[in-house]
Amino acid sequence: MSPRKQTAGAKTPVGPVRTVEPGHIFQMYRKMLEIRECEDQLNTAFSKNLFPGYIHSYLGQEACAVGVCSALRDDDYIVTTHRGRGHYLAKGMALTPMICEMFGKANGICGGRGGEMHAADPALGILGGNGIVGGGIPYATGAAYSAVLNGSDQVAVAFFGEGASNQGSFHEAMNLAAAWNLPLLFVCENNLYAEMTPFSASSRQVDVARRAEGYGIPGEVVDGNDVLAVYAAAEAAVARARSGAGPTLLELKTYRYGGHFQGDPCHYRTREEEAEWRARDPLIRLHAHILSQNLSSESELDSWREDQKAQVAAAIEVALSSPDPDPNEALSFVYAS
Ligand SMILES: Cc1ncc(C[n+]2csc(CCOP(=O)(O)OP(=O)(O)O)c2C)c(N)n1
Repeated sequence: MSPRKQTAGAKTPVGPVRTVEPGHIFQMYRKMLEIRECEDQLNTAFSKNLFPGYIHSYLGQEACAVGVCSALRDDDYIVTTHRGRGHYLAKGMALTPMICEMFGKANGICGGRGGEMHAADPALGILGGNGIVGGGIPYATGAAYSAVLNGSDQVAVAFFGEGASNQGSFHEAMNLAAAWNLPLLFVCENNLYAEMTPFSASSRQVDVARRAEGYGIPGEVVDGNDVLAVYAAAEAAVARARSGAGPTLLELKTYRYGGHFQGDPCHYRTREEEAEWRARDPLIRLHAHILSQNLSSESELDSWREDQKAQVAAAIEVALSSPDPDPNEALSFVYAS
């Protein structure tokens, strides 16, 4: 079955697009560069067998994590998936402890217990990745409910793929969040494939965002490769949630450059389709925007890339020379004392 054609073309974002300060645009660009370098270099390290487990690459989807997390406060919550490194970094997890966690090292952010799919940093509101498709969505709903119970104005974000939007957990959480008016963003990164299955083979509805209608909440399709469009949509949805107006579903149309996991030969999609999406690369687009607006120079942008490249390389060096966890500590934190 061939996938139904889907374009990155987006409808109007949830809210008005306002001018974003150059300093904020630079932050977003540098964060996307950091994620891209991190994904590139971790792919290479994994292919050399330098660390165990899996790599589910986030290459190509950088604008989604950065656009949404740029609209959040430090004390807001996020819950992510098996493809969560971009979200960890975008929400502020430090690079070196994050990479050490991927390598399963004692100085990883979770002491090497989380690995690729289960890193967390509650102090930054990062409540964790999740290896169960759709499993994180109810956690984020609970986090949003805790904000209501605590009388705070925090919001929570559930990141997930379009495959997860076919899980019962997505529908149950959306119904509850709508009925209880929870401060929650459902952020679906629609990268067209769940493992090897095109969305058209598992859903007659092309736009996940339209599922919001059934629960009485706003749903918007956004160009997930345009970080400024993602940021504008997220900012409006966060403001809605914080003001007590309830949840929003954002569907970010995007594409993963790599396979489902490192080593996937991608027989289920065409090289032409891959090239079409690479032409809409989120970093190239923001780079072009920065230059066309005369916000910065080509040489400065190059120097930022080199800087991020060096920082990621240095973090990988730290991970390679870091100790493994003490086997005697394997059961720590499993049981409450
Ligand atoms: C409940 C459950 N079913 C199946 C799997 C196997 N699995 C892992 S990732 C994945 C695809 C998920 O697709 P999507 O939600 O679109 O996220 P993406 O991988 O595209 O980021 C599947 C089926 C799983 N981990 N959990």
